[in-house]
Amino acid sequence: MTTRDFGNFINGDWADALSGETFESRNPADLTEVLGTFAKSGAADVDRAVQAAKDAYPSWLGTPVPQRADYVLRVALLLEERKEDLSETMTREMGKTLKEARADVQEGIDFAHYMAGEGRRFFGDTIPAELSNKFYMTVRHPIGVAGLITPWNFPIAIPLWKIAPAIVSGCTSVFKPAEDTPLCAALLVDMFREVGLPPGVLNLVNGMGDEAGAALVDHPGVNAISFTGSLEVGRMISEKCARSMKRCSLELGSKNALIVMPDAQMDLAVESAAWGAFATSGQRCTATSRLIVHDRVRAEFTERLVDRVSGMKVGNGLDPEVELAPVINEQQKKRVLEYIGVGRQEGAKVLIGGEEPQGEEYANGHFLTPTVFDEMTPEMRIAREEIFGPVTGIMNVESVEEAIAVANSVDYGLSCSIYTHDITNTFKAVQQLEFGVIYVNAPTIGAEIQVPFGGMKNTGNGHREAGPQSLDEFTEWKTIGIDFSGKLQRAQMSEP
Ligand code: UN1
Repeated sequence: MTTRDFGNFINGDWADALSGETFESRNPADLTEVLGTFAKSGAADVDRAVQAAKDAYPSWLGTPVPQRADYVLRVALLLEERKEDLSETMTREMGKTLKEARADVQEGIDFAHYMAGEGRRFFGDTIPAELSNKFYMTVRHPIGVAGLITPWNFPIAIPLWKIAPAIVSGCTSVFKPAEDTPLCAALLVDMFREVGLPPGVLNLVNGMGDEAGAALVDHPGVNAISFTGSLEVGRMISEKCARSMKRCSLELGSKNALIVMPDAQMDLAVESAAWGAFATSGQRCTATSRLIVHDRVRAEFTERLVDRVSGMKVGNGLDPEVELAPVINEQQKKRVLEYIGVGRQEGAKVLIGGEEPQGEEYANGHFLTPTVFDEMTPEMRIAREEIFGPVTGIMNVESVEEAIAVANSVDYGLSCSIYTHDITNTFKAVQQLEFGVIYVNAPTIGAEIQVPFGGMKNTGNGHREAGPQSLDEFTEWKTIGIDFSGKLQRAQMSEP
């Protein structure tokens, strides 16, 4: 595979960082492979990109919505054509298995199609007035210049969750992708260039979070920030945005749970737990990091899960047999190993995994074995804090009420599953679980793009991505009242 070099994409052109500095992207399964070098941007580059976005805004605002959406449709079609190549690049750059990389690209394609359709709707309401000969309507108005900051775990899907609605809404944007996946980001942005998106509507600035990302959040010319990442960074962004009164939508961490009731279909529960905990090596904000299992089936569930996990092949995601691909980088690997140590100290028992795999084939990558803890209890740090790696833990409960209380006992609330066929328990859980996405007899991962996605508590700040709600991140509502009575009508005072 050839090494690619990309600068920033500003006002329709690729350009090096003003400092001339660069950084590399390497394959987490084989660190000797360099995928490319990328502009390491600072505040001056961000300033240029924001200026380009500001300059492009007035004419983009005046562009008909179906026309804006058409660029998104054309990128969807290009992505379909290039799906296989792009998926392979993603596996090399981010590590996830090729099957999962294809699904990531597919999620991007699906959402781009969905948003392209939204360009022919973009509905507002008409609302009756109290006064005679008066008419009300609401229209969406773009919020202006948006800063889009994305993580590395879904290098195509999550950027599109932000870029596509920003474009359709009439925002112009500056996109700062994660420093671990700059190649996927550059290839995606280049497709928007190829389909002729007007210069300045979408700008890309690569670089580190504390330089390029921070400069974007701080820039007075940016009206809204959409961020997906950790709680720690999200809190910082939220504080900064509060001071400058920027719109800020956050999609942060979680501590998702899968509840197994005694009447669960056991093979399904076991397979879903393994998939939810270890797909993408646990690096999804929807990953199943807690298994809340009813005492009556705990022994059976545990035995079957350990058996299933012990058969998982760890390795390079390009190998079709591999189920557990590497984690993203050295720092993340260390963090996961530290958490495993914390869990042991807290008294949880490692049933399987808990270490780095041994062998020549693992020497050049960030590999970990899949880890299952037993005897995890709600007050443990490993049961409360997001690990973002291939680690899950079993917790014992004796009733549906206790299961719901344990599930709700964390500060996060993105996704939660319950495995049961009991209608009463199902509805109790659906009513009482404090999670933004709830699944019954389906895993905690695998959101579909046409439904709103986001979480309660520290997972976010009330916004939702995907689904029709995704337009809310990038638009303001304008209420328009038209009085054609020809006289002054005083609201709440005029005679009917
Ligand atoms: C994320 O991990 O940040 O629900 C998003 C899922 C995905 C979305 C995850 N489609 O598994």
